[in-house]
Parts: sequence; C-alpha cells; structure tokens
Amino acid sequence: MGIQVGAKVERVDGRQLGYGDFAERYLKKNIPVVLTGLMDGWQACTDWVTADGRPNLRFFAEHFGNSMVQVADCFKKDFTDQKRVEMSVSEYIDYCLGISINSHAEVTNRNDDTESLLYLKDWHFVKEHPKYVAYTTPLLFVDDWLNIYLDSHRLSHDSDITKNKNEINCSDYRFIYIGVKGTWTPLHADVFRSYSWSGNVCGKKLWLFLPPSQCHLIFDRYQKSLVYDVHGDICEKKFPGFNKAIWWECTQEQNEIIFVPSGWYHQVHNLEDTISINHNWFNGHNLSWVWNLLVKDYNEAKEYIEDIRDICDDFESICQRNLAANTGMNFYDFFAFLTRFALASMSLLRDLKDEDFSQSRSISRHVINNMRAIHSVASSMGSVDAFAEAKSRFYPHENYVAGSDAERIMEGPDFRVLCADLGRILKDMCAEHHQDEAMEHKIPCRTDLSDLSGFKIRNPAELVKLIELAFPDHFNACEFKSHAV
Ligand SMILES: O=C(O)CCC(=O)C(=O)O
Ligand SMILES: [Fe+2]
Repeated sequence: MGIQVGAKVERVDGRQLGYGDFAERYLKKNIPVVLTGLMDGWQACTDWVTADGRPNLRFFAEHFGNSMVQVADCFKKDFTDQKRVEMSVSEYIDYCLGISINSHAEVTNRNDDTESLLYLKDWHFVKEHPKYVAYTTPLLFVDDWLNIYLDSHRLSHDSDITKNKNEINCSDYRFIYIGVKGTWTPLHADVFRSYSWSGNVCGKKLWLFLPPSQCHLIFDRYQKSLVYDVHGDICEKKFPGFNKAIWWECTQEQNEIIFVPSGWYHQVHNLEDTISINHNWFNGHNLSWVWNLLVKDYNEAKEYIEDIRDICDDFESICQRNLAANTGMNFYDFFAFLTRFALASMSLLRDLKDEDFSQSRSISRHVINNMRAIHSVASSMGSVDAFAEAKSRFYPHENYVAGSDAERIMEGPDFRVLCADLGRILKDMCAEHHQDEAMEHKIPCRTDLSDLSGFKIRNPAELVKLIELAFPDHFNACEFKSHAV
C-alpha cells in the first residue's frame, strides 16, 4: 500500500505577502507554503542555468571547481542518513556529466550495492565565496538568529568537539544542493528543529511532509527508530502506525521557494537535475522548538550512559558534552546564545532614540516580541539540573562563556557585530511599516542600561531577571512569579 496523501501545500505569490502576513499565516501557525516570485533578479538564476533551463554545471567547474564538498550516495544508507564522501566540485561535476551521457533512467532504477547515485549537499557556498553574490535572502526569511549569530560567534564552545570538526561545517546554515535526477533526501526533521527555506534555481523537487502532530506514526513502537524511506519496504510490525500517516505533498518548480516549518518530517526527491539554495534558521517564533529538542536529546544522551553515572565525577558535564557532539550545541551554548541576543536587543533599543520614529516603534515592537520569546524559553530552562546552584562549580570554563557580566559581554567586538547585524535585519523587516504607525512614540526599554551593566548573567534565572528589570512595563514579577530568582 502506498502512502496516503491528504493535502497539498498552498502556493502564494511572495511579492504580495508582507513580513507581518507571512509571520501570522505561516511562521506562527507553523504551516508549509510554496512562494513564487521571490527569486527574480538572482544572479544564480542567470549564471547557474543554461539557455535550455538545465544546470550550468560547467560554470561551477570553471569558477568553484576546487571547493571541497560533501556528497551523499543516495543508494547507501548509513545509520539514519546516506553515506557521505568528500570530493571536489570538479570531481562531482565530472560525475554528473558522465551520468547525463548514459541516460538517467538506467542508473536511477538500479539499486544494488555496486551502484551509486551522488547528491552534492550542504555546500557552505556563501561562507566560502562571500564576494560572489549569487542571491539575496528574501525579506520573509531575514529574521534569522541562527546565521547572524554564527557570523560573529561559534555555537558550540566545547573545544574538544569544535577542534575535531571541520571549521566550515559549523560556520553557518546557508547551503547549496546539486543533484541529478533521482537523487533524494531521506525522511528527517531539520537540524535544531529550525525552519528551512529552499529555492529551486533550476529543476524540480517532490516534497512529502508530515505534520508534527502525526510524527509518532513514523517511529517504531519505542519511538526510537525512524522510517528511512517512505517509499521503501516498511515492516508493519516494526512501524505499526506508518499506514495511518496522512502526508502533505508538493511539487516545487523552478524559481519557487518552499517554506519548511519546525518539526515537520519531510522526504525530498529531485524529479530532474536540480540546483537549490537552502537556509536553516530560527527566531522568536520557533525558539521553543529548539529548546524542546535540546531537552529531548539531553534526556536520551543521559539515558544512554545512565549505567556509568555512579563511576563518573561529573556526569552532567559528560551529558552536556555528548549533547553538543550529537545535536550541535548543549544547554550552555544555547544559554550563551540567548544571553547575547537579549543583550543585543537591549542595546539596540537604547541606540534607537534618534532614529526615524515610526520605524523605531515598529522595531521596538519586534524587539519586545523577541524578548517575550527569550523570556519564556529562559524561564523553562531555569528548572534543569545543568543550571542548578550546587552544580555551578562543575561548569567547564570554556563551556560556560555566558557566565560573565553583561558589561564584559557587551564590550566584545563579536557582540558589536551581532548588534549591527540584528539592527540591520530589524530595519529591513520594519521598512514596510513606515506609514501606518501611530504617532505615539515610547521606547519600551529602560534606555539607560548602565545600571544593568554590572549585572551577572550566570544562569537562566538571572537572564529572566535581567529582562524583567530592563522591560518593567512588559514583564512584571507577578506575571512570572513561578520563575523568580
Ligand atoms: O532538497 C533536499 O534534498 C532536502 C532539502 C531539505 O531537507 C530542507 O530544505 O529542509
Ligand atoms: Fe530538511
């Protein structure tokens, strides 16, 4: 029995959609959508596509042939993903050109151990080639805390982990994918349960989505192992819920961008030779998804080594280290991230005073909403063991970078870069609101932050306190009594 498709993803002209509409209808509701009209004028759409609408592979070989990239073999499963190898772009392009000479159909229908079908994935193209502006991120996706943070900070501070990983692999979440017809991505939910957007520069993709409310149906009875290929031979005994799942389907054409919401499992097939541009991101609307994933992965990491707890001096640190290695960050990294975002938001509001005032109002409204999201997540972080007072002596120094005072954080050059980037995206998002703002103008933050600068932010409870002090009109102690320090 094939899978049941119950819904089609909506298609909307992105040029008719303001940021506010997009946030209300899709980001907040966490619903996928296909957006048209947002790739007009991209250099990539000229340079990377031949006159007959196929990938201009020679352009890549000529200009970026020496880049080293990850290539997945779509015929070889490796745990939950496909087996990956590293090769140069030239080598991959030679492979693609070789395939198009021996017709596709022949290769894609064969599926045994001797054949391979290669898909270039997760190429950090923007990081590697910053001078060549292939595209500009559409306004609807610029509220991207993940990538602006990574432009000035590292996400994980565990030195053991970062030194073993290729620097560029943790550098950002802006990717290019190049795949011949038949290449595909197995069923998954995205890293950190972030949102993603994916734009087809050329080619065509078939997407299958499962809403988060049905995700238990694609796991085994222990909710541990996940279906790998929804079109594969799925054992009903092992995955008893699978046939009940109702999927959403979408065929994404050239020049269309798909928005993938948080926590929606999806599987993707390239129906033609396809080049796509893809970002992962999160912001105030899906921040709680990131925290909930960290909690879930932390509990799994802990359970996995529960039997050695008694012989460990510092069990908590080992759990955090494993969490960072498996998930890409741990509780301390996420806390450091939230702290810097909160402080950057505050210092932006402080510096807003002299700006155009209708835009300032709109910016402050965004900032307040961001602070609400951070306040809410930091409040739920307060109760975890990792931040318990008695354990504070165990915080590994390099992990615990946020355990310093606000002043010190705000003096750093990396922090200033973050502020500038955050200011820039807020201005972009608010540019459209100029006319319709009310006349009243009041900056909602205590604009004098100097008396907060000696404030220590050593744990989530202190971050919550700082936000309440900085925004007395919006966060009062009664409302959040349960989380008070
Ligand atoms: O295009 C693909 O093969 C996968 C893309 C994807 O999973 C995503 O954009 O989240
Ligand atoms: Fe994905």
